[in-house]
Amino acid sequence: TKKESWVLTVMAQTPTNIAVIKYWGKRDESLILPINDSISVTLDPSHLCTTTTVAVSPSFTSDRMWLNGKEIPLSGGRYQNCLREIRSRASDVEDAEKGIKITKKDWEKLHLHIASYNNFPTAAGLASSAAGFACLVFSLAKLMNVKEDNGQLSAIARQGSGSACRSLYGGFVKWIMGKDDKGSDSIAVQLVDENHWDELVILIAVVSSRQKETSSTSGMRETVDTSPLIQHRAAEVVPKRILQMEEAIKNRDFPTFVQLTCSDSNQFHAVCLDTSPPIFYMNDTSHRIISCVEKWNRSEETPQVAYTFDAGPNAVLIARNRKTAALLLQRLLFHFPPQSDADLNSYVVGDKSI
Ligand code: 2P0
Repeated sequence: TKKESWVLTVMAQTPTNIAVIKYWGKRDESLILPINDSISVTLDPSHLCTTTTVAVSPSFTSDRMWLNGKEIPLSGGRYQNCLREIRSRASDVEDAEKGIKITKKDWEKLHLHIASYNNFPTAAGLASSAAGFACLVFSLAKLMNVKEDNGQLSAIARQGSGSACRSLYGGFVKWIMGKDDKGSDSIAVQLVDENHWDELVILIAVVSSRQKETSSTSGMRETVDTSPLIQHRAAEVVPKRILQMEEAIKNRDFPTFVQLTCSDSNQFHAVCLDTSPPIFYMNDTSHRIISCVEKWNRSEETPQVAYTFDAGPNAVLIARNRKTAALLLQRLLFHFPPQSDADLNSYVVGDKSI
């Protein structure tokens, strides 16, 4: 029938975020509640982002999702949790032009089609799940006229993937671990917006675009279960670093920012090594990039570049300004020529970092 032929769609784009104080370890696996606060920087939307289109139509017979053009099962608990939380908050939607009226009750029966694209390698430690779940929750919230603010949406995105909650905001973002058992206070807050420290330039050196061997989810579970160092990190080290990092960001204090960012990346990889059996995310090329940056920073009056590595070998390099970023790229191209047999194969430069 004519009434059943309509389709209503919403498209959204969400950048990924890179943690400068890392999230690693959960206290609740199903609600995704972390053992420490974390702080990240959200990239410019023109680089490393997810584009998601969500559609609803009475002609759809089940919820379905395609990732990079390939259908994926929505049976996983994380997708179901996000869909359930968003559906329960849906409001009436009216599109007079198309003659569509969807009531709160209709949303319980209507099915969704979701198409999502990443413009960067999935699961290569470039935080694809962060952008993906943030974009999914945000676009569904728009489609279903959900009235919640970004903080409340961040608590839903968190149930898809922990780091996703930080991609609901631009600029520098803090994920507050929260105290509540139900997770209502485990949300993201914006520390400063994307204009606050816009001299920074972020460059990502893709050391390998292969899928990582240990997923973050199982890696952090093994760390919490077996590493004697992780408790010290979560209870003693991170709380102090969070306060210092917030100050450094507020004051645009680059030397302190570099010191905290590099130390925290190194401690994250140290707890991975302290896991039994040990988890190796970085490779020789990653280690050579660290040495190269450390040497450069020490040869100058003040540090020029921060490095940070996530659950993979790719380097995220944060330069103090555009001039330094150009010098950094020059050094990288000299030491790691992409055509040589070194396994560093490309660079992604964030023009305006955040
Ligand atoms: C982070 N990472 O803070 C840390 C640093 C990787 C290293 O968040 O199980 O994909 O979905 O909550 O968010 C990667 O872990 O893990 C991550 P789940 P997630 O960005």
